[in-house]
Amino acid sequence: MGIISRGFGGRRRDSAPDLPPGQYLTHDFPVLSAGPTPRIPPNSWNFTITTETGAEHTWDWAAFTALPAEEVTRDIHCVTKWSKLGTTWKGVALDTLFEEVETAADFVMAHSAGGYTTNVPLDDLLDGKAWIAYEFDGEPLRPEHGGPARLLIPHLYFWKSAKWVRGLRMMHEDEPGFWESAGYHMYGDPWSEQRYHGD
Ligand SMILES: Nc1nc2c(c(=O)[nH]1)N[C@H]1C(S)=C(S)[C@@H](COP(=O)(O)O)O[C@H]1N2
Ligand SMILES: [Mo]
Repeated sequence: MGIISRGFGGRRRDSAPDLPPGQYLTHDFPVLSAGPTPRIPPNSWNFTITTETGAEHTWDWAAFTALPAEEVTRDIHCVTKWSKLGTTWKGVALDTLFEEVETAADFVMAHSAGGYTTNVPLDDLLDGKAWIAYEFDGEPLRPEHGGPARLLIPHLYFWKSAKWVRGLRMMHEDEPGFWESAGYHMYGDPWSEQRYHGD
């Protein structure tokens, strides 16, 4: 495929990377935001999981960053067809946050500052599949990429990785978020090319 060429400065791969169908490689880090970038000082940030019974679990920045964090390196895939390989993040696994939460609901709506929402099954957040990330490449996550903290769900199209995330709301039924209401797929698996409703 000739993808490993001059210019791929960082980590070389021995074989051509296996990109999901219809994706191309990018080496920069595009910014895709549906609105203006909110500037949220960490000391005014907090994160809340609200269960189906209305119970709230809230972490402020100090409590959140005191939780055990993980460094993870993953490929990310945007529905506009760019993929970026080997991105490195630091964040708190959703498993860690959900240790404190009792829920019987199977679906989650992520809510961001500015009103963006996206839906995801709870199973896709657990078992080491998703993080609330607050560092990228060893630096605090920049505002345009969702800082102080964003959802990171690398196995789904990147629109599911809500930037400036402020909370998760548990739901018994799957409901569409911002892009899902505009015709994007409810689940968004890049490997089966679930871009739009009906794919
Ligand atoms: N709050 C919020 N989160 C968002 C978006 C957005 O517009 N608002 N865009 C989504 C889309 S479509 C993509 S591809 C990624 C882009 O993340 P990046 O700007 O860090 O590359 O964020 C996702 N999360
Ligand atoms: Mo996207």
